[in-house]
Amino acid sequence: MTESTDSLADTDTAPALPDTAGARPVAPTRGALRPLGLGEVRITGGFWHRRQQVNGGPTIEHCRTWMDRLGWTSDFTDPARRGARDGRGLQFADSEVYKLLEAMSWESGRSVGGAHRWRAAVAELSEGVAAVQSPDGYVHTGYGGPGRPRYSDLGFGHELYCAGHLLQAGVAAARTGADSGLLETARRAADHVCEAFGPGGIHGVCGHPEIEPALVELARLTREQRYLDQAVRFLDRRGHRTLPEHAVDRAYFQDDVPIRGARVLRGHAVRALYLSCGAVDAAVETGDEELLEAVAAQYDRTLDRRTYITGGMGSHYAGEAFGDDFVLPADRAYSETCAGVASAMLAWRLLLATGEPRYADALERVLYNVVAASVADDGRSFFYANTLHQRVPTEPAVADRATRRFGGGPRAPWFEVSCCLPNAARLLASLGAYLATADHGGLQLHQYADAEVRTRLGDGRPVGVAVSTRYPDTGTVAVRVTEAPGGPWSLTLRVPHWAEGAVLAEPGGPRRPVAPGTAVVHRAFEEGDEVRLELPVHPRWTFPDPRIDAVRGCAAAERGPVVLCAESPDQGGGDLEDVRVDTGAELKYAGDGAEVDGRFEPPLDNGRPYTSREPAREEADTRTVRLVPYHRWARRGPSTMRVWLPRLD
Ligand code: FUB
Ligand code: ZN
Repeated sequence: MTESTDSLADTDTAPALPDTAGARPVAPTRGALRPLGLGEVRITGGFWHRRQQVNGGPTIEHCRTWMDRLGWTSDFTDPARRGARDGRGLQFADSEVYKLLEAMSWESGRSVGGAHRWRAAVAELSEGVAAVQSPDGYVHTGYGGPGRPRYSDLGFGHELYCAGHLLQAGVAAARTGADSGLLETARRAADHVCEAFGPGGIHGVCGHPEIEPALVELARLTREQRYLDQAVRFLDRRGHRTLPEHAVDRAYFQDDVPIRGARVLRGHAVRALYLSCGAVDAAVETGDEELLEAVAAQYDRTLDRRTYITGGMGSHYAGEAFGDDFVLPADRAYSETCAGVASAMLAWRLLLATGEPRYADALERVLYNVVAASVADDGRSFFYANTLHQRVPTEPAVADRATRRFGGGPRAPWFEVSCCLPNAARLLASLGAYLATADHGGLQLHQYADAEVRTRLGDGRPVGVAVSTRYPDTGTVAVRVTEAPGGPWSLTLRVPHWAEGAVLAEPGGPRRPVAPGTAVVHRAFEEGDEVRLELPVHPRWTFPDPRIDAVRGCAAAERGPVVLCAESPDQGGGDLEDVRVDTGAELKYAGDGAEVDGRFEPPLDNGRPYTSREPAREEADTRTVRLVPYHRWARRGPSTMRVWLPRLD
């Protein structure tokens, strides 16, 4: 990863941003924890800062360039194209422009460089969207003409899905001060949706959920009850065979079972996760504990049975869908980047609602092992699917063209379906808002990065801390108090589930062991006080549930929150299809990865896949197997890779 790639590096902590204290993607009016905004949390260095730098310049620019090239933006901005209603992308291309607008907005709230760079683009694109909007509020560049009448294909048309992304972009623009009319356009679009799908309107839902969380967030921003009511209406309608009959089964759309009756997430992964986000948002705002508990239980079960070790979700290419419980083949992992982003969104919502640190664990896992893996070092190519086992070498880097294939590496600059790229961009630009929360009596740190945090507690007292760490390469997190209001308050630090043996040192106090969960320091802090958390990030083995047949007999190595993998360039010519590791031997540190004793043992009777005897193996010397962070794989040219490593008997 390059340290910095453009002038944003020098400007993103300069003190000239508008007040972005409230700039966050999710702003519940109630819940266990209050999320902080981009003006309250600034990531100042380290792993995520580097990725934010690349995201804020090259990635956003790359997405913009491609959308211009394909005509997706000029379907809005070109006066000659407006009203054509024959949009040049697929039916959800408008949503990519909206996600780009959202990413640009968050970036302009995150950094001064971002504000300089993207405000004008937000204004230009916003004007284009407003120009395409019909007088009654409807917006879509592809539907609404004679060939494709409005709402003529609720299953696959994505009109409400696109509208949802418009609403989220409008909210981001408003909360970051980047708004130049986008919120107004979004409100008019939402008014239209309430009119068209409200009481007496179309009794339908969108085949792709997204409008639901978007309406709730717009309601939070504008305090308009009818947007929340409409979100609840969509949620209640789903699961009653509301959508028309299609070749896919109803679980694909989550239209098989009412939300609160389901046990687990199923069907198309991104759809299921966005729907769950909307359900949590609505449950929180309406005080519907039953709904909140139902979605939390579904997500918990999904994490336990339908999630890759990376936090990735979706094991079927067909339907981009969840498999049944424990169907988690490494070499066929779909694990779409969008599903990773959506899981991060859901984990964050559940963390805010419940205060349960296990959701911060889930968020961390998917950030380091799906989102970070997806984006290339230069921010200009991406994984759509995130396999856990690449058997044949990835091809050389693909040319600057849109690809149709989703899996099998290498990262590609663009896809015919390019949902994942601006999705990762909007998450990375707003990542500061996923680090910390406050409640009445204290501040909670959920993710660790070099950061400055300043906010007010529920009782109005200002507090501030500076976090300094080389996490996840090392496990020491130092939190220095920069603003202490007087009187006691609590500083809560998450202790990840894997961190058995973690130690906490309070200012001037003894070191004490802390168990996974949270560690709380409650005292009258003074400025300069430091709390140190030491997390054991030495490499460790992880073993799969035996019901995951695809990886039975294997182990994976992890280091802190980072999943490791074996990649071919590090194995001295050893073929990863033949690798076997000794999980009884010491797993040793090696840079940000690990090394372990193992062997590369090709079976002697190659060529016969099924025999009546266990295949004999060549005698082979013990060899060192080298492991690197999974998120770093496929950055050194063509390679093979595997996360799950067969164990020596
Ligand atoms: O349908 C819109 C997006 O495209 C979905 O969320 C992705 O899974 C991809 O199919
Ligand atoms: Zn995607």
